[in-house]
Amino acid sequence: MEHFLTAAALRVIEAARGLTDATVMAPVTPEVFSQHDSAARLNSDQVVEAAMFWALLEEESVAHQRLIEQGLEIDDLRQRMKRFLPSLPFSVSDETDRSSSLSTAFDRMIRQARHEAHKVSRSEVGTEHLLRALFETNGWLTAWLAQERIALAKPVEEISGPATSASGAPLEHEQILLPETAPPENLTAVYRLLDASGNRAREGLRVIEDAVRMVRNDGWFSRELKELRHRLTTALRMLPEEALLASRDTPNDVGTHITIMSETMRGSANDVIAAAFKRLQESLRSLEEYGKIINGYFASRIEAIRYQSYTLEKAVRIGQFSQTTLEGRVLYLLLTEKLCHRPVGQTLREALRAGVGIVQIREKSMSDRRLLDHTRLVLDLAHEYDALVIMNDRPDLATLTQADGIHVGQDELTIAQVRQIAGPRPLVGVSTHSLQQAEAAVIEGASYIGVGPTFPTTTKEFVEYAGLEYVREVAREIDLPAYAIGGITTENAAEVVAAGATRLAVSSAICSAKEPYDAANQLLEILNGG
Ligand code: TZP
Repeated sequence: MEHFLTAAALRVIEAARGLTDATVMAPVTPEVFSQHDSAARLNSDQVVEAAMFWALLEEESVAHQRLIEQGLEIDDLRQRMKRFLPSLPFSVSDETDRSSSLSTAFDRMIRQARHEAHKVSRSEVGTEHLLRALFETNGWLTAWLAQERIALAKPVEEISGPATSASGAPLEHEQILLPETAPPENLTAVYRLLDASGNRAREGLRVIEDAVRMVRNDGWFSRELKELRHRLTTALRMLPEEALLASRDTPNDVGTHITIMSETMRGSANDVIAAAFKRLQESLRSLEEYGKIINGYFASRIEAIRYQSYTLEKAVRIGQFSQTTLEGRVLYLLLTEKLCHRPVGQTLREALRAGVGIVQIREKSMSDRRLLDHTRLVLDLAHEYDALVIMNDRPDLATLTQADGIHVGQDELTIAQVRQIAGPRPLVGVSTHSLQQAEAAVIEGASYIGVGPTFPTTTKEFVEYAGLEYVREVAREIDLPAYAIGGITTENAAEVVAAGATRLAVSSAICSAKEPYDAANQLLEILNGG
């Protein structure tokens, strides 16, 4: 019997896959395992069962009716699952290839649901069959219900029984979707196209990954890209490999001889990355559109990968632009009038003369009118020395004065909000205090990050210090321009550089110095290995 999926069942499967995709992404460290000790013992099948049960609770469907007929309360189950779910992303114990073991577990689960539908002579797989399958597979649901002391009111077989409500009235069936299997027409051309697009997408990703890893030395980004490649490979496994290979006909591909001039030359590794992203997205689009002929679910997974590729492209390319804009601007001054030993204008000129490449205007107590005038003066002077000017936390004033950028902290406006006010032109820098915050800033499109506080400082209040270890982590993992900040002086700067910092941001070390020129000069010498 040919089986179809109902729309509700498909939504449940997709939501459950979404949850386990997050599972695949979550790093599994020994600490995480010990924090989630009991959950850590789940295998992939059980993780899929838990994800599927959660998704069934979220979807208004026949499965809900069946749970209610069993004397269970949906809201109560949801509350209990909410308590359980946070540990799920860390649960998969099959560490070697989590995404493929989860994918296999999903296949097994859907096969079981199909079997449950078949047993009650139904040609469509509905949510009730998914629910019934949960009681047949590895037993996670049975164990969880027992642990929660929840008992079923009726025999479990009734879950997938005929669709009538408790009152005996027929229940509405879930809307049935098109067959999930391919129609029996000749699909050679489609498979040929999917095979080529799949290869192109994988190759494109590999090109980007290589450049990010070996040219930019960005450990974290390389892992993100690898993860994306993994997701792509897992999705491509949904296509029948034999059919793909049988349809391949490279010698007769008319396209292999067509090359346009721009494809034969690239100016730099950055151009290669840019072109590879475009090729990746085009291939993903082809996979998605032609994949719809074969399997709608495959197409939706490819669509999700395509969207993720846009986010990564944005972050990788912003990183490239920032590297260019901020090249050589390794010393960053946070200028605060009150901290200045000498008049603020003189302090600034000295610092610029020594080679400060970026100036942040950080004035917490100036009136807006004064701040506006002050900013214009700083801009004029800084631009004379080809330095950039960043406004602390004020996209409105940065827009009014056409400053070069805006800097925000973790509790201030987000990058997206700053962009809504200030548009795409200015740089946007973000203060970060942990690797997680740094990664989030990169993905959100930061132009650079502040990394600190490195040492105790009186310039700003902090409860905790990220310290030199955080500087080391960023040097290892992040390629976006990163400025170590917080309590850095001419005395301790060498330690920060030794920890891997290639850029420094200081306030009092220059502002409060008797000789701002000398202080800036010494810091630059330390940065340049002197
Ligand atoms: N953000 C992190 S540390 C810091 C800010 C604004 C203060 C930097 O000032 P100083 O005087 O260089 O420690």
